[in-house]
Amino acid sequence: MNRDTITVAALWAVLTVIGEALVIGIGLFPAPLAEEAKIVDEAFEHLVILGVPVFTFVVSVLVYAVIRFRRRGAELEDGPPVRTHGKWVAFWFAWTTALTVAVIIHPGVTGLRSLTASHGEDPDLLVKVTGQRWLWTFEYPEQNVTTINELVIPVDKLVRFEVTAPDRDVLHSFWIPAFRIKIDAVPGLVTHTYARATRVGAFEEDVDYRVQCAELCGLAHGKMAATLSVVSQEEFEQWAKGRARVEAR
Ligand SMILES: [Cu+2]
Repeated sequence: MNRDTITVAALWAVLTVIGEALVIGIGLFPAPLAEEAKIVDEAFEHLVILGVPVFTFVVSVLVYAVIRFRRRGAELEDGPPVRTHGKWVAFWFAWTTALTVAVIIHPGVTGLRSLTASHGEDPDLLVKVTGQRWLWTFEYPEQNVTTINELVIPVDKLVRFEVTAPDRDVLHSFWIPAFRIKIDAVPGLVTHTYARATRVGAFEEDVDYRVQCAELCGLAHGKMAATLSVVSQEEFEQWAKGRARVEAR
């Protein structure tokens, strides 16, 4: 191995150690407040940890080449021709291909499987969500409650969200940052997602407790948010009773 290769390898090692320490130590995410959030965060962290050496490799080679092989003085001729370095190319190709295939399987397939594991279960609560320009409507069919821009759910219960948008509206996306779940709200189509909140909390204490539109949908897209409260089952029942519509006879 020549001096350049050894220097680049050393630079790569140092940058990788620094990079990994940063991404592990920095805490990339706010607190995960649903079971789904833990799965998503784990997958993301996994990908970032694997991605750091790839990134630092490219940066090391680039920075070293720019400094070491820069033009010195008035050189008017071309440099010597450079042959393809077959071994390096093979190493890069094999390494990145193996990495890609590995992450498709884990956390790709396995993560998706654990994320959808609860979808076969009977949900404890059904909430019908409608996203339109520019507000969210939440309908609780069993509780006979409808709210606007206010989502309340019980803690530790599996909630099924059936999401849609009115026929003459545009695409929106139902996103709860604290839960890391996101699903499109499509006019004329019902999509669904699930969440099981792990901690009681409310928007007033933590802004991640909110529903935010995540699909650019026009002028007030950024303001298309609803507050989320995660409460105990008793509190939820009380709240629903207080909000229940009185059927007109
Ligand atoms: Cu929207």
